[in-house]
Amino acid sequence: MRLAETTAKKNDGPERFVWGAATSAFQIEGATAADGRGRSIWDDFCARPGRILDGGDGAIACDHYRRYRKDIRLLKELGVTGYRFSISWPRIIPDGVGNVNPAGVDFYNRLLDELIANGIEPFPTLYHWDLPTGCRGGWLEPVTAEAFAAYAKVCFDAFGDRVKHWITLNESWCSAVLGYGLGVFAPGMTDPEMPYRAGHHLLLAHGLAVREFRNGGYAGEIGIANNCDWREPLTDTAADRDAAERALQFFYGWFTDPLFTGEYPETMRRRLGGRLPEFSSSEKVLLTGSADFLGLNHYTTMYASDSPPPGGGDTTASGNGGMIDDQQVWLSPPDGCAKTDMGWAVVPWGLRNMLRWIAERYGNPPIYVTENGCSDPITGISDPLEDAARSSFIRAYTREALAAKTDSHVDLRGYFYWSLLDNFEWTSGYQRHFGLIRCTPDDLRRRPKKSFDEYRKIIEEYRVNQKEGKNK
Ligand code: PNW
Repeated sequence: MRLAETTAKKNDGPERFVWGAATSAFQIEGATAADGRGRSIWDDFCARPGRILDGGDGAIACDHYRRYRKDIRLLKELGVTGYRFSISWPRIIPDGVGNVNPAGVDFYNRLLDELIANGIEPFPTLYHWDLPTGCRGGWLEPVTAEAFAAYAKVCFDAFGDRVKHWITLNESWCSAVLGYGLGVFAPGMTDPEMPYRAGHHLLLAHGLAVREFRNGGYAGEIGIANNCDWREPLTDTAADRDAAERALQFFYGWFTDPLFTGEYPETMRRRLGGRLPEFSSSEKVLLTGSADFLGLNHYTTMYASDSPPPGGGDTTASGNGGMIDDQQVWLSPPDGCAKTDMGWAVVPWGLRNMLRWIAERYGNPPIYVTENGCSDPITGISDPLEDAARSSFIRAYTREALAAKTDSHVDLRGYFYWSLLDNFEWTSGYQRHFGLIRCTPDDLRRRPKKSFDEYRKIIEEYRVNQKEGKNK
């Protein structure tokens, strides 16, 4: 079903495809107690015994807060033209609401200046999960949405002269489902109703921030980074095709449909009834048309079925967030493909299908792949710098992304590899490595891996083809 006609201007004029890399504040900055930063729910979560695989936390991470110049030199060497990072709300407003911390603002001023001096366009995300502890009740409370909009305005005022692409929220699905449903992410709640309530306030937070942005007359565009894995029907039956579609609506549609129509996907409303909050008529107006572009964070693909496959299927976080009762979709991993140590199957064609689904459903809006990447293979590697599997992953996934653009006319504007550096991988601590560059809290040296070179080559080849008119 098509929900919207094209709303945005086409990417006419000389083509600019953004090649980038992505990170987030809590995962790389460290310096959690420096210069007046407040506490976040992830500082609290890490302090709870048994929550993080290796007992790690964000205290040192990659020490990017002090080494950001070096990291920008590496971005430059990589040849990217865009860098997606996140701004730490507790650095800017330590208590979540109220006083602004000038030292926090200064850090991002220095970061932005350095990026721009190196010809790299900043793509800041305003919220990548590090909610200030001071926002009591977290995303269960509507006031948190208002606090977010006030924080967003501080950022627009401080950085809007240099930022032309803003991203409001990162992966609200993860915040809602993993944070409030499964409890594996901060704030660690486990409740079948809470994800929908938290998700509702996250959407309102997005809407209120976008209203601040548009009313403030700042230049540039604003969008959101929603995550979704592809769901392929297990068989060609109508029931399995419906199941796959339903799963996509519960995943990407949950946080994207409201930005186009002011409503949740119809299948969610039908299945959840009163458990899914309603938007008031003014909230519908607030949300409708509130994304200038869509971000997609994409990692893997699973088969979807209307009935349990032999063996039971997957109901875990990497699947449908354990919300099997709500969706009645059973997931199973594709056979015979490589898997990473996150347990995620490597299925490059899933990215192309995913992009086509988004383009079709939302009327071909501008899309950025705001995250795509892999941790090391499940079989392990002997030398952390010899990451051949990551090189093939990037080759294959970028090929599919570009095919979606050239063959299927998806309005794809850019691709950001996750992640620039090995970093604090949330519940997995420092035990999962997505980086193009090796870095650990014990050895803060930056050591580019083989995949760093491979990605550099991919970008360079694209540029050469572009000059020769070979990219369609
Ligand atoms: C994303 N899942 O997280 C985040 O945006 C990054 O901060 C993170 O490092 C990266 O992907 C790799 O994990 C996810 O369980 C975490 O489905 C969990 C899931 C998906 C994305």
